[in-house]
Formats: sequence, C-alpha cells, structure tokens
Amino acid sequence: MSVYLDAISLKNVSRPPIWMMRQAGRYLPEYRKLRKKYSFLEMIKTPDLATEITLQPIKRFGFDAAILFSDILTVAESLGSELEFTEKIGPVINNPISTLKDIQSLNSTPISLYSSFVYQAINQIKKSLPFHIPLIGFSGAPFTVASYMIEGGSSQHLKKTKTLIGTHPKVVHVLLEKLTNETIQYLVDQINAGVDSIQIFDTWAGHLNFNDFEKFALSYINTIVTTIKNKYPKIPITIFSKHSTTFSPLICSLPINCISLDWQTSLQWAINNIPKNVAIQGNLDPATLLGKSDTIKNSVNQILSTMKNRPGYIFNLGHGITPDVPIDNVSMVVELVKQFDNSK
Ligand code: 1CP
Repeated sequence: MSVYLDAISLKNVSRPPIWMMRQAGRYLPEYRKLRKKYSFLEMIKTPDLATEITLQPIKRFGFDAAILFSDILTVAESLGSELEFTEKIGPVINNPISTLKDIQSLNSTPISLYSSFVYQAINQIKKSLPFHIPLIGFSGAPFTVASYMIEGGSSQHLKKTKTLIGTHPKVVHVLLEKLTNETIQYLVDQINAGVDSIQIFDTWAGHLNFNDFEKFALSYINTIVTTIKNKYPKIPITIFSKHSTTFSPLICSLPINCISLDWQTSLQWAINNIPKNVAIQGNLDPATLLGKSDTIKNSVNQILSTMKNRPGYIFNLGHGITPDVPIDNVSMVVELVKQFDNSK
C-alpha cells in the first residue's frame, strides 16, 4: 500500500508521506543535463522524456509520490493559445485574450486529441513506477490558466485580468467556462490513463478579492471537482492556491480530499480551522531549503511535531521548489520525514 494514498484517505500512518511540488525540474542536475538537449515543450511532449523526468526525483530521493512532468499551460495551448517558454521570462502567450472575438477565433483542438502525449506518458510512468508509489495527475484551475491567457504570460499583479473582470466580466466568464469544460475532460482522460490522484493548482487566485474569488475561481473549481467526484469517487483530489489562507475554509467546503497550504499559513491555525475530513498538505517555505542545515532541521521538525496527531497529513513545500536549491538539503528533508515516528 501507499503511505501517500493512506494519508490522503485519513488512515493511520506510521510517518507522514513526503513529496515536493515541482520535484521534477531545474534543481536536479539530471534534469538540467536533458534540458540542454531539448526545449521544455519538447520534453513534456515526448512521452519517453516526460517518463524519465517524472521518475528522476523518485530514483534520487525516494519520494512517496510521483507527479506527472507536464505544465498547467498545455490546456491553454489546446484551446489555441500560441505558447512558448522563453529562457529567463518563462511562459509567453503570443495571442492574448481581451475580447469575445479573441476567444471565438482561437484555433482549438479537443483536449483528448491534443493531449495524447500526456496519456501515453502516464501509461509508461505507471508501468515503471514501483507499486507503492502513486502517480499524481494535475491541471491548473480555470482562473489561473485564464490569467496567463489574458496577460500573455506571467504577471505580478494580474492587472489585465482584473481590469477585464471590471470592464467585461462576461468575456472572462466565457473563457472560464471553456477552460472548465476542457479541464474536466483533461482530468477524466488522465484518470482513465492511470493516475492515482489529482491536484488542481489555482496558484494566482489569491490575488482576487473575496467576492471575485467566489465568482471567478471557486465556482469553476466546484464544477470540476463535483463532476470528477461523481464519476470517480475514489480518486483523491487536492487543491493548491498560493496566498489563500483566507479562502481555505471556502476551498474546504468543496468535495475535495486535501488542501495544499502555502508557507504563510500557520499549521496550528490549520489544525483548528480545516475540517477534519480534509487532509492537509504542506507547507515548508521553499526558501528554507536555501538556509543552513540546522535551520532546515528545526523548521522540518517543528512541522512534524505540530502535525503529529492530525490524521491526514502529507509533508510538502508551501510552493514549488526553486532551481537554486542544493540537492543535499532535499535529501536531508526526505530523511528527516522518513525517520519520523508518529507513535513516539
Ligand atoms: O525551463 C524549464 O526547464 C521549465 C521550467 C518548468 C518546469 C520544470 C516549467 C515552466 N514548468 C515545469 C513543470 C511543472 N509545472 C510541473 C511538473 C511537475 C512537478 O515536478 O511538480 C507542474 C505541476 C507545473 C505546474 C505549473 N506551471 C504551475 C502551478 C504550480 C506552481 O508552481 O504555482 C504554474 C503557475 C505553471 C506555469 C509555469 N510553467 C513554467 C514556469 C516557469 C511557470 C511559472 C511562471 C510564473 O511564475 O508565472
């Protein structure tokens, strides 16, 4: 059995499971070596490479779960966004959305057709993973993916997105509805291809005010998770949204199994406020991994002792691991978590 699947189902475990968001990526020398030969999009669209990269952190560190190597923006590409990843800048979308006409003129491909490389990778990864290591599939939440499609790439304040919400909310809703339908199909396809669990990333929804969070983020995630839960009641669903402590009670009112908390959330607050039927994942500050080993050990031990008696706890970071993290610090954290004994 899998310690990750047990913990997410609120079963008793002798120690918490551990994996790290963005565990497949640029902090790994074996990833950087491949990355010299291939572009990022080539890597995610070639099932053999996506398989190899998904397995890299499992082989090196022995994490308790694998996460599919892909990106949330492939759904935008299937909808017709002209996507590229440029060195230093990151994702760039060359045909940003600001009107209904922009949405109507997108040259989209049905996600099930477009994403065949993803499903083939899932198939291969499942065959290569040890039986006790589950595979996490994922998507972006509609709001976060829409924000990239509107901004034309990364953005610090989501000014264009928020302006469009304020001037032409209908355009935003039409885009969110399209993304919601695509995302449901995408997750259904991933489950049918073999993923054991699903995580939905609403990284940027924490920028929204409370009312807009409900209207433009939560309601669409609700449609997705309700549909998936009805079809596949046994597949666990996790939601992550950065800087969303305030919204976490709303997120936990959805039919989900786990909330992934960012590093700003007090875990004691989470124990008192997150419903007992929702597992908690998180939330070591990724920047802690850049510090001295004593500081790292103290932070990890503090998290472990706080969460010791909380059924349903998964050790993770409060956001993705950054490319500058020394790999020895990752090994140390994995060892600390694996040696921890919930019964002592
Ligand atoms: O140049 C490179 O080698 C590419 C770097 C890279 C990697 C390794 C990008 C570009 N995406 C990824 C992989 C990735 N992205 C995974 C793989 C599985 C894993 O190991 O976790 C996942 C789950 C994502 C999800 C993702 N992509 C999110 C949501 C989670 C989060 O970190 O907030 C977001 C917002 C993206 C967009 C994206 N893709 C890549 C970058 C650099 C970014 C973020 C840019 C920004 O800050 O706006």
